[in-house]
Amino acid sequence: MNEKGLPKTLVLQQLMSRLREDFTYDSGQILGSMCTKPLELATQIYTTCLEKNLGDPGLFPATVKLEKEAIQLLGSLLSNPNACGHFVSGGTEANITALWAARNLSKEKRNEVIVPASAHYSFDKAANLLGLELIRVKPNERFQVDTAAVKREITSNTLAIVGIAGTTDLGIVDPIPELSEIAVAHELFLHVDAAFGGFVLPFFKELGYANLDFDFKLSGVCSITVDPHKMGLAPIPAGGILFRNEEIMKSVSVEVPYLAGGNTVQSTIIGTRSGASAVAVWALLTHLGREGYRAVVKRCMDLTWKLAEAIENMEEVSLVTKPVMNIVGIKSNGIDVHLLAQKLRERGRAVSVFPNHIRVAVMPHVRLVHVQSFLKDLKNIVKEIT
Ligand code: 0PR
Repeated sequence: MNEKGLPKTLVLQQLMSRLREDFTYDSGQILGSMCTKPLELATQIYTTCLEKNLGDPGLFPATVKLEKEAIQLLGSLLSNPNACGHFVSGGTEANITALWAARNLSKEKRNEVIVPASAHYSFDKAANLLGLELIRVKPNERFQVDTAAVKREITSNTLAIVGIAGTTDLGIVDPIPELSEIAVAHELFLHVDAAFGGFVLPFFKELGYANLDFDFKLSGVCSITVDPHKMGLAPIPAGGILFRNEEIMKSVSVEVPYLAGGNTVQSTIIGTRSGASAVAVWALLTHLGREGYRAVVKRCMDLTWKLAEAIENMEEVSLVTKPVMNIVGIKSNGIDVHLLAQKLRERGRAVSVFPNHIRVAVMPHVRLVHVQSFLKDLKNIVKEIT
């Protein structure tokens, strides 16, 4: 660090110039990300609440109340207004917190967690941190977890089962009702990772799409990850962890006796925690309501079908599977998808690449013109390569 700092204007100038290297959501370049441009109202509120710290409830009692209310609103969206939980840094922290609770509730100190092979890598981190072992279960032909295989993997050492409502690679929804039955029958903790799907699936029935049950309506579901900073239109960081009831959450609670408000209890991994995130989510849920979010989902899904149809009409590439949510997996028989992704990137289009496919996430910031120019680029690249 230099002894003397630079003037504000110079710092800003430098910064703005350097940040130009970053991709932006508005430009239509970001096509593979599960995050999106936050709604302007949320950005405004977030920036005015930067000093609020949920780690010190005595200082920010109003923010604490707003977080609680927002969690209840989310709980009601997920069929349980009595759910409790917190806004955390993201889906990773939410998944870790869920398995932390499952582990603490196990009197027998069981340590195996059955996860779909499609589970996000945050579960590897959770297992590593918590001293748990992941038992991975292969998918069925529809890319969902094979529930017969889940049953076969259950032993006296099984602690929990994980189901995914919106897989990272393809946006697939596991058969959560079946997983719930299995969990109830074997008295196992069931965690649902709806980091992506939690703000999408609740609107499917009303929109006339396939109704996929995944939430607290299913009696076996103990906890749900649902991330406002993905399809919830919230600024980063905003992950969400919801528990079916207080008792589950209490298993990870720690008493903090010395803060300004007196004795408090904390049930999150981190201490100092963004109040701005929670307040921004409260504002989003209150402002958009079901109607607003439903419209967002409809727009994304309409665009998803358009993209999917166009891919189906191309010869050299095809869909991995019909999209369930606003995530499209594109594969090719003749072309290496890594080369395809690299060529797209050279044209300024950022997609995610999995071993056998490219992922396009049709997020709220993606517009029809973006999809059209992506398709044009894709066609040109395919012509150039083959
Ligand atoms: N669960 C699922 C199903 C996820 O897809 C993800 C992340 C997580 C949990 C973890 O969430 P956090 O990243 O909030 O901790 N899914 C995205 C992915 O891996 C994360 C992401 C988002 C990556 C935007 C890049 C990006 O630009 O693709």
